[in-house]
Amino acid sequence: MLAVTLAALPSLLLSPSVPATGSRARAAAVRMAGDGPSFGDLDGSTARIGIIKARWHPEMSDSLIAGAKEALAACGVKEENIVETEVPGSYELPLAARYMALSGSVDAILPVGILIKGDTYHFEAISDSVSSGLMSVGMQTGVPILFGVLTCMSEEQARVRSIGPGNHGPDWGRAAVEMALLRQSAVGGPKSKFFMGFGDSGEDDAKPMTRPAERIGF
Ligand code: RBF
Repeated sequence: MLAVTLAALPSLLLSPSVPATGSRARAAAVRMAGDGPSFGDLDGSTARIGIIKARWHPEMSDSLIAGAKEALAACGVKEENIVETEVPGSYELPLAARYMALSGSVDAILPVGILIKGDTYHFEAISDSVSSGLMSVGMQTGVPILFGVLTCMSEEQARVRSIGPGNHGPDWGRAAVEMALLRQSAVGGPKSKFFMGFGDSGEDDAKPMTRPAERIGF
């Protein structure tokens, strides 16, 4: 079984470099969406979700966000528990996500952006820094940050992943609810914050990240 999987790897890894166009690209995109994760019953009634939109390619980002919000509603997320803001482009998403995470107002954040490859190295530079920036915000703040950024080789690739049946927004919305609930279970409730140990937490229910006896090294 493993041998078969490994044998298939080279062609899987190589396939993105063969440009898929027209109906072949569309079929591939729809298949990719169909292969996404399954989500169990998600009770999002206490979840607070932030959405940050990058304003480039607005038709597509609006469609992704509409798809995500439909999924949030289907999970029972209350409209008043959805916080929305926007930034000029995807490059600005990580810092905005950090501000939102530090505000303590949300349990998970969905940054949404679309990066389309042009003629220069710009796309690679931005894609890498946005992706590692978002991961770093999640790791540093403890607030789950989803990866709602399409990094596409062409506008057509972006369209099939954002508009119509290949829209990734609904899966991102469900993933945001699941991660919000995971965070709540980790920190002990919808509005709990980790207290990192500097100064005053300002909240009666803030929990220390570690009890003194669990601290390592000092
Ligand atoms: N932002 C996006 O969200 N998607 C893009 O496809 C995109 N393409 C860009 C191409 C060029 C040549 C430049 C200069 C910027 C682009 N941006 C794009 C904007 C970028 O994320 C950022 O907002 C600006 O560079 C300002 O910091």
